[in-house]
Amino acid sequence: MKLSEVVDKLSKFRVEVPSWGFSRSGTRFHSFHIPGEARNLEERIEDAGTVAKLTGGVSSVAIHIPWDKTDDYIALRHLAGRNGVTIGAVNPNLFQEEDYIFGSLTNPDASVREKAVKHCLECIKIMQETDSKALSLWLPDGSNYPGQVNMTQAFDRLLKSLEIVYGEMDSDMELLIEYKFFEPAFYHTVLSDWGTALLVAERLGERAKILVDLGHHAQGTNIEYVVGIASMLGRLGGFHFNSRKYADDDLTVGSINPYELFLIFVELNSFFDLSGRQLALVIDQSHNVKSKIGAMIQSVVMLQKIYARSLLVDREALEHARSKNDVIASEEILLEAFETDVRPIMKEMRENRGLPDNPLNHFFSSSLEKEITDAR
Ligand code: PSV
Ligand code: MN
Repeated sequence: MKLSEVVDKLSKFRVEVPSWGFSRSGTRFHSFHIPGEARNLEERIEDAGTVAKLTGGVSSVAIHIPWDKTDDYIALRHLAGRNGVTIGAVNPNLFQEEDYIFGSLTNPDASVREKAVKHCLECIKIMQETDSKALSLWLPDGSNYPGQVNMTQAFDRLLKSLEIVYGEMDSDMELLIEYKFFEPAFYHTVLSDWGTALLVAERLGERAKILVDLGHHAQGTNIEYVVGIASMLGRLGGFHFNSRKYADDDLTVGSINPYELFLIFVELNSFFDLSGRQLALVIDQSHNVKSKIGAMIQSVVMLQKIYARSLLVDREALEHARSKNDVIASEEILLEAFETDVRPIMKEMRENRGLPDNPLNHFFSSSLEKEITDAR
């Protein structure tokens, strides 16, 4: 691809930031206060707007209900608009109610299942009011001890609950089904992997797709292969970008294994034009000990850089080398792109659009960070 095309695609590339990445958060041991963290919904949306303005790489902000509950979702939509973003995926929360101790959409108790379904329907209503097109579902349901639940019946109950939810969605809405192999359940998880998520998606219909959270796989899983197959089947709906060393660590995107992230983007480019917003590219991170806005800027910039590098892969040469079983040449073609210094490309993209040359430095060295921190 010509460099001017890479710059053009990079200029149009956008990701979604999570409202919950700007607020106080932590581990199950403690949540530390970070100076400048958002204290309410309005500040979370403002922070998303700040990251959008500085990086030029943010389209929208994902919300989590009830964390982002408000009386007036039309006003929320307008608030987002004033901050240069839209409301993206709406995430139901099925993990924080006492009633859900033994599951939500799969609970053996029909009244609890009904409550969970009702919450999802409430989220669909919020989507209509905020003009969101994605219901992003992560299900904590599972069991902690062998024998605790009939696992296959729990899966069946999930299908039945989700059939109701899916049936209520508008024809331009997608259901994104996220999977995770453990936590909070430690023996079995109903939606434990991309296979179970895909089975559910296929059962529900065309607008049900899987969502890949990079922190939700067993160590060593070849995520780029999962991404490739799901894309090929037309069932990849989106991502939760983050990074991990051990498990679901919620670390800054690309901080541990940027090459893996690059390989994922290489697969994606075979199926999608990511400059055309064909997927829900959402960051899902909660930063425990970092400036929230700073960490989000780092994440967006990392995604921009990795996307630019992935566009530099000489795909024709790669296919040719593959057809000859030239293993070394194939690998070298990928490395050539991965090792390219894309800073000049980033600089040009920013210059063309009047963006700060270095968004992170700009945030910390201008009065912006101090103003936000002082006000809060
Ligand atoms: C679960 O670990 C998860 O990845 C889901 O996406 C949740 O909605 C989110 O984290 C909550 O932080
Ligand atoms: Mn997630």
